[in-house]
Amino acid sequence: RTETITDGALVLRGFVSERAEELLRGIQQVTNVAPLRKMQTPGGHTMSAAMSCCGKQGWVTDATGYRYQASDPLSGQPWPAMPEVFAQVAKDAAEAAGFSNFEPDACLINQYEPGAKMGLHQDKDELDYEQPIVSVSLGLSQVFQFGGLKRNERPVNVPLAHGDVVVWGGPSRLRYHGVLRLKAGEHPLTGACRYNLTFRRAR
Ligand code: MD5
Ligand code: FE
Repeated sequence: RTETITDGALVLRGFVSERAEELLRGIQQVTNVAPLRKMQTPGGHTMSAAMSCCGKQGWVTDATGYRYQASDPLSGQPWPAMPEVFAQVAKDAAEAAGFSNFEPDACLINQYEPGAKMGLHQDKDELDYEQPIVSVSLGLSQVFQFGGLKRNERPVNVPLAHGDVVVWGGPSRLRYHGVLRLKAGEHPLTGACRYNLTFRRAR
């Protein structure tokens, strides 16, 4: 089932339900090498979501700013390669939303535990805003907030459940967005957390 949130933002409900366990094994493989960690914002706060990356480029934040880089700051080593199933799911979802040949070079893994959230922000660290973003939700449901092109526009709340995929492109690419605090719960495949995979073309 496909739901349109607004122009350029499509929710593909349950798009990866069948591949969820394979995706979760991929997360385990990546985070064994590049562990989940809570990063520092340039403003001196600690993010409440734990993050890791795979692919050629990884998104990082520290006291000096937000950026993409090819190596994991914890190890100095290149980020782990994207598992095959990650790249395939990103391409398939983009295709289903009308973006052909999406080849992400960055996958950010966000892990939310109860109480973790992400405040309203824009994704602006990428070079080409014509490229879509694909976001995959696994585990506990979390309320996604979808705002406008200005921070002061009132966001629409969209609950995202296990297996849902969202594709953002065109006029939605630079919208403000975030997620509300994760409520406590248990999911049979992830336990007390939600994972989000965010696929982007950084360079
Ligand atoms: C999440 N992550 O649920 C979200 C999913 C992030 C982030 O926001 O930056 O790690 S990605 C949602 C997204 C990406 C790009 C554009 C828009 C939403 N949008 O226009 O709403 O962990
Ligand atoms: Fe974002």
